[in-house]
Amino acid sequence: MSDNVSQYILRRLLDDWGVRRIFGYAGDGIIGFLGALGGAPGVDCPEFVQVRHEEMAAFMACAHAKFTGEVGVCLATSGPGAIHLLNGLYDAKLDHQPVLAIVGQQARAGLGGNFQQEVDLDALFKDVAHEYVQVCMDPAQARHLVDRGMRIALEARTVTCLIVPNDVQQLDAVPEPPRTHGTVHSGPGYSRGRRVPADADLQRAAEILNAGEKVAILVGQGALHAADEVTEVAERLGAGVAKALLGKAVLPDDLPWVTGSIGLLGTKPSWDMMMGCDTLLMVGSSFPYSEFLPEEGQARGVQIDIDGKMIGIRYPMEANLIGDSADTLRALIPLLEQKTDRSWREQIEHNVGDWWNLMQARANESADPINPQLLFAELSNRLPDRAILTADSGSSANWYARDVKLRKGMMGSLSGTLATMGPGVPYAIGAKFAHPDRPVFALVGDGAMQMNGLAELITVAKYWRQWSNPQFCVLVLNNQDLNQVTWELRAMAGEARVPTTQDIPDVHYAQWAELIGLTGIRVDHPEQIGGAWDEALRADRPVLIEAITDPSVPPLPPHITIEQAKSFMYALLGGDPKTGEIIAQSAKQKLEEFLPGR
Ligand SMILES: Cc1ncc(C[n+]2csc(CCOP(=O)(O)OP(=O)(O)O)c2C)c(N)n1
Ligand SMILES: [Mg+2]
Repeated sequence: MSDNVSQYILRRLLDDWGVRRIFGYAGDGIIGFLGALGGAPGVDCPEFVQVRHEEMAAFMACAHAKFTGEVGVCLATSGPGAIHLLNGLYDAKLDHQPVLAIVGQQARAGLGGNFQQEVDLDALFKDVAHEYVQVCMDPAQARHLVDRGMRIALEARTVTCLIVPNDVQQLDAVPEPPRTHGTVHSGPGYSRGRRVPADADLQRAAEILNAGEKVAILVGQGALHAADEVTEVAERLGAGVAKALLGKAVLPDDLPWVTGSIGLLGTKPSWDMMMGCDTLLMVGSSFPYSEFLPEEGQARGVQIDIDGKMIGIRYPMEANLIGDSADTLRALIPLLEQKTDRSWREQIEHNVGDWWNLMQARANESADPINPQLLFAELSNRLPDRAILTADSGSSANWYARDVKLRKGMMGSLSGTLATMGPGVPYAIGAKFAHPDRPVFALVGDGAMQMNGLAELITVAKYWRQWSNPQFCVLVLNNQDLNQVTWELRAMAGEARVPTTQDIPDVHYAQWAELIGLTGIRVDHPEQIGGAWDEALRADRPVLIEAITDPSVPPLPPHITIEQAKSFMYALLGGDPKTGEIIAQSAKQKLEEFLPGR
């Protein structure tokens, strides 16, 4: 028996594009695909991972792309299912991840008839999947729609979307369109070629970098595959390297000249390096906050990016190199002179050493009851090789950025550009399906946990027995506060904390984990932290650690500007109910910087 259109699409994805897994949720708009996934005898198709909410399917597809470099694929029904996908798809689009969304639609005959669940999906996806959104109106289209949807997602590193009306899904497939005028005959396959800039551009860049005496390098996710090349360039130029958040895994944090993260979630050595440099080399990053980069005119700039549209938009660069970061750096290295004066580099290394001592001291400060930094520092000390970490938008992103030392071979990610709440747990699930043998950690706030993490743990409970290594751990920061925004209210708007908008209910996260068959551990005393991580690492099943953390510990930016300090004081004087605790905590955290020996 020949394939129908849905069977054909799934088979082409699996056999010709290597798609092993699809994340999704059922509905009658994709009835043909559900039948096909049920597996007619002899029909192979990708594994289907059933999530709790379509947004999570899109987050998992994004995580799959981030942690494998392959296209992540998600599947949702027409109308409501398709709409649910959107936030996760925007997360992928903004972080430049290749994701293909397949969505159902009402039958062709009813379209335009104000039919139930009929939504103008073409228009709905036109922004998020603007590079390629197509409706399969004829079975003969299916082949090239799959081929182009996959190839464009990879080439443009973006989201593409195929809309398949439910009656088309069940029509006989047309694997080979008739050879007539107007038909399309596509083939599968994609390989990203070697991409290097023109020789003259490389030469110009090398002149600028050779002339500099204080070179700062900033790397982002575009350099994730270029660790060796970045290292070699930094050695030659006597430079330090700061990392944008999505590029945290580019270089290990135990290298003495890696200054760590940058920005509001960044480190002091990154700040000092950017403020003091005379030359900036930016590789594979679109880090947006200009106040953390050198002042215009202070430094000469060189940027490398694979995407010509992303170049020259953060700092006025003298040399803009369009190319793959590893290929381009490799071509640049022979043109770079070894700098003999190492004083700039030594200063950076000195600052980095001080910074890690300060981080340890800040983590050890007492709090009521738990200082969140200690949870991250203790995890950092215990991270198994090849661990994969995810963080959520919230205060956890600060501590992930600053307190966790990633080592060689580890991976980590979060929603870098959309900065949406909610991806922590679904990203971790996507990571675990992609790498079932690796330990995975999700670092998540209680708000994000309530938003979707609690429900998505049910997906963990459903599937964890399939994973060859059960090490999967969710850390929940139970501070009963939307803490990151509470601090933004204080520091940016000069407003006191607003309990009506910021308080969130106390939920028994650890008990919930136990209820659904996972291990739950609750810690409310700093001395329990180390033991809790040890237990989580030894456990025979996924673990949730619920930590009762102090919302008064400030996620201090590496420097506080005068305006921020003013609005902060204004908020406190304006009667923030937590004034006493905050002053005590901020003072303790800040004072650590000035103690003798630091
Ligand atoms: C979908 C979404 N809604 C709202 C926000 C704004 N926001 C950013 S962080 C945050 C607070 C997160 O609270 P929680 O998860 O409890 O983490 P905490 O900061 O308390 O550790 C909010 C509301 C967002 N980024 N995304
Ligand atoms: Mg919270």
